Amino acid sequence: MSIEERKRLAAEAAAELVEDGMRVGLGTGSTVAHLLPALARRALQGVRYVATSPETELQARSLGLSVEPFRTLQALDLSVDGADQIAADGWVVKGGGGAHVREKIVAAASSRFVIIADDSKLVERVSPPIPVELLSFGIAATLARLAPARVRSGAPPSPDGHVIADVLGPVDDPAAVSARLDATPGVVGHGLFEPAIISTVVVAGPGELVPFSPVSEGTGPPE
Ligand code: A5P
Repeated sequence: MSIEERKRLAAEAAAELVEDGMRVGLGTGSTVAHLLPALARRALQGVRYVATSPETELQARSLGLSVEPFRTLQALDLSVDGADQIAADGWVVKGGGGAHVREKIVAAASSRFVIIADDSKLVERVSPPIPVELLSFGIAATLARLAPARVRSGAPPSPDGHVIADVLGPVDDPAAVSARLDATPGVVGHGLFEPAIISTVVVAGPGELVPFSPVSEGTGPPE
């Protein structure tokens, strides 16, 4: 089974979690690209979708899914998104597509946040690069505080007009790195997702879903 088929397997399993009338967040990336047709095929009634990127919004709309701006909805029932790294301790790295800030806002607003991935994303521990989104004002000073860090070559600005960069230093203690990034002026957000924000991880190996139980499983935000 190819990597692409594994992504589709995980995405189709997650699509089954959506029920009529739910408010659902849609992530970004090549795994989510398999989720959207699976959702469209289910022909669910009254589902309200929000998208974490213009690319996802465009694909979802083209498939007939009802996407609305994420302005007035205060909470979502379920969100589904991909990942770049899924560590054994439950920490996840996202942002390979530069959408990590919107993705984290959507995840935090969701009663249930589901990660979908093929098994190539499983790692023992998270490692650099850690994607960040930075204000362009003072960017040289911000990068100096984050060093070693660099602006991502060829990456367009985020949909909110910020710079996509990567932090390259060690990530021995993800909680400490996450706290440091959160506390750095000029950092809009970063791609380290703590275990507590993640409800379920759906991983597909060759031909089947692989059970994944992080050492410290997240419970997700309060309902
Ligand atoms: C988008 O910025 C990312 O967070 C993606 O969700 C992540 O990179 C996974 O993407 P793929 O599904 O394409 O591997």
